[in-house]
Amino acid sequence: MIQWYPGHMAKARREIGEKLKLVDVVLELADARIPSSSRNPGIEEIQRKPHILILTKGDLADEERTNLWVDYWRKQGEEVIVLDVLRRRGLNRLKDAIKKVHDKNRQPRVLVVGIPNVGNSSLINQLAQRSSAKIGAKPGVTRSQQWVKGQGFQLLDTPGLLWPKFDDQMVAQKLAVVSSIRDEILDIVELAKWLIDFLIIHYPEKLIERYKLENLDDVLVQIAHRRGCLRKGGELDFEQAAQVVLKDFRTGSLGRISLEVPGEDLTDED
Ligand SMILES: Nc1nc2c(ncn2[C@@H]2O[C@H](COP(=O)(O)OP(=O)(O)OP(=O)(O)O)[C@@H](O)[C@H]2O)c(=O)[nH]1
Ligand SMILES: [Mg+2]
Repeated sequence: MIQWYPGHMAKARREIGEKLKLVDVVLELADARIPSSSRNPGIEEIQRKPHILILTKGDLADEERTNLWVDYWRKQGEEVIVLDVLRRRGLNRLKDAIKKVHDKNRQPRVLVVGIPNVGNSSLINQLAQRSSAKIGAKPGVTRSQQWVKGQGFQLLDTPGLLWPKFDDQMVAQKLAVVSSIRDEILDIVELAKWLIDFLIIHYPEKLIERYKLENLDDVLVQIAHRRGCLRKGGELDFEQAAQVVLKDFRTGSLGRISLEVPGEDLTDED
């Protein structure tokens, strides 16, 4: 069972509640590869403020599926923007959207919330055009909240937030795959096998191409062989092979992949 709710998240959740009244606009960040599972339940109070939903890592997600999500939420009246934070794609549209919901004289105070590793701090740095917030390719980098000023905005960075209990372990699994849960508390081999099973059904050609697979049997074994993942005695090192697959997925080396489509459970087919 996957569970991760360290103390700094509980504290951050309380503090967000306290800061909300100071804030003009809330940017809620979700991961474009798992748009539904990465939206944080339990912070519904943020919906009461002018609110923009942002799908980050659009560059890593399946574009067709991302468009379905955007349509789906726009039909429900949500303001949605897709970003590639690293390449600054979508940023000007976001700036305009913030200015539109906030037309007063002073600088808008913008609260940024989202799951760990979704790009909260990266987006803050891009909006402020300076590297004030610490970023890193693992969850739990930001530990406490911090105001960042710059370029016409006052931005509140907050620690990536999860919730006290994953009722649906499939949600936890997806959060783990996109690296929003610490790898150290996970069974990496199990996780990689789960991802491979998903890819076999939904993106077999990407899997075959990346690892030059002969067939779709014992994929992790084939990857271990191909990549020379061996222990000292010469036996296959599945841990190492699992790291290869997860890294390739997370960095986009496996191609653009999305694990969710609106109104359909893609992980329920096998
Ligand atoms: N490919 C891609 N990577 C991104 C994007 N946005 C952020 N990243 C990367 O995602 C990683 C996490 O970014 P952070 O900004 O530290 O994430 P965070 O949400 O602040 O995470 P915590 O502080 O740990 O909760 C970094 O390696 C970023 O470079 C994006 O749009 N596309
Ligand atoms: Mg951060």
